[in-house]
Amino acid sequence: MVTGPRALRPCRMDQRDVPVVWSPDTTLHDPVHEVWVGVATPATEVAERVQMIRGRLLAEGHPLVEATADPDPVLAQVHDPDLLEFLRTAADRWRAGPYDDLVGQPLVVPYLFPTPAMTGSLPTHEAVSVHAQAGRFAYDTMTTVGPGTWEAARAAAACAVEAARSVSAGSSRSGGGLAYALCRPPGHHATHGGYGGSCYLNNAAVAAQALRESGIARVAVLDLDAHHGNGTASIFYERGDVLYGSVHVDPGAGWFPHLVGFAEETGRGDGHGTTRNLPLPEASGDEVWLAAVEDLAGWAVDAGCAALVVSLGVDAATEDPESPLLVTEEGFRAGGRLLGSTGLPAVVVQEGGYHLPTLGALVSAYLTGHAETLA
Ligand code: SP5
Ligand code: ZN
Repeated sequence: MVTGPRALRPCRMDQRDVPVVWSPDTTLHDPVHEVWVGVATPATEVAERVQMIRGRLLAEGHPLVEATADPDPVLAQVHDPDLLEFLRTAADRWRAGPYDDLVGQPLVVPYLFPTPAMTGSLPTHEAVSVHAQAGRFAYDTMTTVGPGTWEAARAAAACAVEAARSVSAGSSRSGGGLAYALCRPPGHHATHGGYGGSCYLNNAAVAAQALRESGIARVAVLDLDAHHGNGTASIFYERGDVLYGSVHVDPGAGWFPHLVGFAEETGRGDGHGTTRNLPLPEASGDEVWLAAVEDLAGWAVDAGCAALVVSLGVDAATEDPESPLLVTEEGFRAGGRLLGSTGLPAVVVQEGGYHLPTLGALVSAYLTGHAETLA
């Protein structure tokens, strides 16, 4: 409720009003390697990302809130129960199997992929061994499941739920309209029934679903990560109540997720017109990227959305090893201003961003910009 003294002040948030929802359990997943083009390369999505972001935001005066929400009911709305059961049990089943003798490492890596390339049109059975089962749920070899992966992914989803509840409960008081969820591992590549792209559970979809269940009629997920969020996009492709808009490096130029993320994908059925993809060429830089962010902001407002989920990957940054978009720290601050100026309550969910020395500054720049303009 707007009280007398507040009404006399200009409505301008400070970044120190933006809660950072986090959980120590998100660091329990810490793969050393990811299998890429058949070889073990150093992992990019590492637990240290949490320390880099948390340290910076703490130093800048953000209040830290430890997530205590139970994410399971919302996870059951977003994901296939078989995927949840696989992720919950796979690392233990792998450890109990004969694989230590064979490969001597604790990370579940798929061994075969049960697509029609293997089975044609034959009727198929469910695989019984975990190494044969993994390929039903994993769609790449980079995204390994080890001890702690389930606990960390579930904790990240809890951060998303907690941040969504704080935004929907408090959007009429100072700081209530914006919360940041330090989700890790990230989520936007996780689909209803599968995991990949360093993602296991879709934190942004969980936040959007939680906002919907709090009574907000229409929500937009705006995805600023350098990669198209194929998971979030596919979860909401046929829904009219959650929009998905994304700016990302053009998959048609050879970038992950390769097969989807093209401008022609605009939604289907009830979701007709509720998906918007803005693929950008390599080396786009601030001006082109910000024009796309502004487009997405206007699109969400025009569609009558009453809240935003921002999938904040900062891997579009110049220094990032995983994308060629060349967005600067000032670009992220300006991107935050554009989404803040929608005036909509927003849950900002962490996605990618892999250059450890600049990660904290990039996230901070975005949040500062967003808080500045949020009326
Ligand atoms: C959440 C997110 O940003 N996921 C990124 C998924 C895209 N990863 C593609 C990886 C391509 C090759 N990376 C080489 C890493 C060498 N360790
Ligand atoms: Zn990314």
